[in-house]
Amino acid sequence: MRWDLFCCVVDNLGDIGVSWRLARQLAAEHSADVRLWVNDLAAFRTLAPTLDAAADAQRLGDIEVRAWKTPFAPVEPADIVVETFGCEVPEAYVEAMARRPRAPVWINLEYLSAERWVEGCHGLPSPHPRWPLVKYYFFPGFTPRTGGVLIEHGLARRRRTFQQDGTAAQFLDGLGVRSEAGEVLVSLFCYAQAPTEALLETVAAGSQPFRVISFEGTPGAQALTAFGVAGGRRRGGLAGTNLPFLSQDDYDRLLWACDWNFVRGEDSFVRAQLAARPLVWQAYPQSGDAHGIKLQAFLSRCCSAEDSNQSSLGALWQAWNGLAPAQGLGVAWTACLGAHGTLQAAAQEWPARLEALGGLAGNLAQFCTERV
Ligand code: TRH
Repeated sequence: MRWDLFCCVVDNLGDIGVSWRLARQLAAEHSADVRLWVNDLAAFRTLAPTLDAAADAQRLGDIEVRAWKTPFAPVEPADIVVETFGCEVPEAYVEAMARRPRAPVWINLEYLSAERWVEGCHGLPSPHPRWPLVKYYFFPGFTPRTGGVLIEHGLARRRRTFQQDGTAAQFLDGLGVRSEAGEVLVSLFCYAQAPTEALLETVAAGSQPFRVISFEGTPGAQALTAFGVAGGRRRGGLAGTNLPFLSQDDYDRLLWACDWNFVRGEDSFVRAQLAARPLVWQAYPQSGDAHGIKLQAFLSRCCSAEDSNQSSLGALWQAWNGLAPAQGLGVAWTACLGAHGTLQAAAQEWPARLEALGGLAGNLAQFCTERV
């Protein structure tokens, strides 16, 4: 089956991160012939360094990558058309879809949210006002009445092997992370609004040795530099390491290797869940504290109300997301460190709950092939 995936990079890397991951999974696991249209190949290059940002068309592994340009040159639409995150395929392409003897299956892949309303909207059709076309809304999510999240076949097995057989130490060594014995490893990927200084102050003041690892070009790396701990320098209990931005597969391995992962947005948030390690999520900041609603919705799905994990993690996540004063961050972090055992046990169980939903790529492929 031929698929056209459209990705418009608005800001950051979540749009292309999800689209690239989905494209690869559809091709590798569902025999899909995928053409990925991207408006910003320079941003895509951050995730795929071998990409030629100047080429209109190129192959990247199993995927045909096309520059999405305006005006849009005429092409024959695929059997299945996916626009990611409401990016709206070009009008000329919509007209070409309508001219096909059999209309393509047309999907809008939505943002991930644990909110209740998602179940009611997942899979809903929306007829086009002018053309005999129907667009379906496909929602990722955390319940069986949603599309689930992106999980590669065999991921849990690969992750468990990595975490159990000593590969993690070799991997870190290969990246140049010279970790000292007994250090607690923390990865840090965040937005500029995160109260990084409050976090680093608390970690540095603690008696336990920590190494915080961040990624060049991101606010976390800037925070480590500003705090004077980049390049392995130590301040109190804290040492820092700034790594180059990793490939998605190496980023996964780093999440698997760390004891705590600070993540953001959508894709890194899911990858940290699949790493089976305690995580701190910074939701994409939205006006009116809409991100606070998303954050609480997820906490309620992963921990029951009576669960002490919900209150300890909740306090930390609130402070990290600017929904509670940053002064409370130190106390909340220390409480979470004290609860590490129960948080780790819960994190260990969570990936199986996600797997039970079926992977998003498979759920989407099934939804589309039933309608093609
Ligand atoms: O970059 P983001 O902030 O993306 C955001 C969110 O998706 C948000 O919901 C959306 O509204 C906005 O984009 C437009 O965070 P996210 O989603 O985690 O995407 C980052 C990608 O970068 C993800 O695929 C993981 C990847 N990554 C690497 O491949 N290597 C790295 O070293 C790091 C740190 C990340």
